[in-house]
Amino acid sequence: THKFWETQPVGQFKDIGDTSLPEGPIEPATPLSEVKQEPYNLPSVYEWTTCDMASDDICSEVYNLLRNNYVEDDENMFRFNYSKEFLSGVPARIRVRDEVVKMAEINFLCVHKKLRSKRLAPVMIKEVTRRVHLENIWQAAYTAGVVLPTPITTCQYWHRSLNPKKLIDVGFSRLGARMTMSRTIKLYKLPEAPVTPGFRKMELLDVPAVTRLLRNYLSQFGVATDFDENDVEHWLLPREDVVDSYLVESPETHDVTDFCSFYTLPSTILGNPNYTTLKAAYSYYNVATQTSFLQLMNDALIVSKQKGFDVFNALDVMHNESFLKELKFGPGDGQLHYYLYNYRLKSALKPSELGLVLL
Ligand code: YNC
Ligand code: MG
Repeated sequence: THKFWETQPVGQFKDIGDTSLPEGPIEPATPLSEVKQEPYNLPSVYEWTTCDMASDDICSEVYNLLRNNYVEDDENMFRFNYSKEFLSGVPARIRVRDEVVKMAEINFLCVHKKLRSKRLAPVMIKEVTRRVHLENIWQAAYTAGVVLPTPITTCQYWHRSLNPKKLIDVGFSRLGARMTMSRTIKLYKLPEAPVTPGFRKMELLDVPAVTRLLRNYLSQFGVATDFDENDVEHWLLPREDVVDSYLVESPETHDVTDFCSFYTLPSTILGNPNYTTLKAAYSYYNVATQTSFLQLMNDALIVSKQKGFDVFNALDVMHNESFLKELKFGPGDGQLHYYLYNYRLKSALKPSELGLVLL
């Protein structure tokens, strides 16, 4: 049972399949004057502080908390090491069917390892909810590796080896049956440079064209990000060691016809004498209209290899399934569940009906 989550406005397990419940907000918005004005109580030795992420010292403290205590894999071999650039938040608009809803994207929930299982997380969640309400936002989107009431969809990560020897050395992957190291290296070898004519890095002047391409592509999914030009500039314009975006500009018409992107999320390798960091690229948003999706994503693999990534990860969201097997991605263990807070869907989605990637 979920003593906390059963009290929250989220789809409940007991209601799955009950088609009499309407799609949409579970609780209505209230006047801001009715939102609790004081923070929730914490156990006596603790106090709330609002982190000014523009301060280098505070940003470093948050960064170090996460570097030492954030998400690990099931076997505790790797821990996410998000860079400081990721540690700020902006409100998002997410479209559910035909409704565009202002939402908070909640990420980086983290309790220090020494303070686990003391029911601090529910207090933190209630407090962040209160603060989001004070911004007049009543819905949220979040992902987690754990099952909570109730996922709107459950996705799987797939991994494409770029540096198979290191991945095997650090225990991220294993040598396949009847495979040698040299055959494995050959299997994952990629061309030196992208092959699509007109494939280049996205620039500021491309924001309008990329926004059009993305909006058109994302309109087909049941739940998707609602990107405008400001969002595209914020989330997708290339930033060193944060996000990489490429597009295809037709050599004839100069139209932008295709787009691919990935973000940088290294993991600390725990307890390995030879390596400290796994360099991982994560597929973000990709749109192919003229280039084949396979060739576009193969070019994304080629540039990520050039940039020194060890592995390229992708979820089975949007149309990603159509390239995963062919481009030699292998399924990972562990699942990623997507959730909405205070918004009910009539029924869950397939991963391929989801047009949303959270960092
Ligand atoms: C989780 N990941 O089920 P019940 S993802 C949400 N997301 O409640 P305690 C979680 N809830 O089941 P601990 C959760 N993990 O009894 C656990 N819970 O109803 C629930 N890990 O609390 C759990 N980061 O304090 C249970 O557990 C209750 O000390 C138990 O703390 C949990 O960022 C955690 O994986 C995750 O740091 C903080 O384990 C801790 O274990 C930890 O006794 C490593 O809590 C790092 C990690 C989670 C990454 C993420 C998304 C979070 C979404 C939160 C919900 C947002 C919606 C609300 C905002 C709405 C705004 C509006 C409008
Ligand atoms: Mg706790």
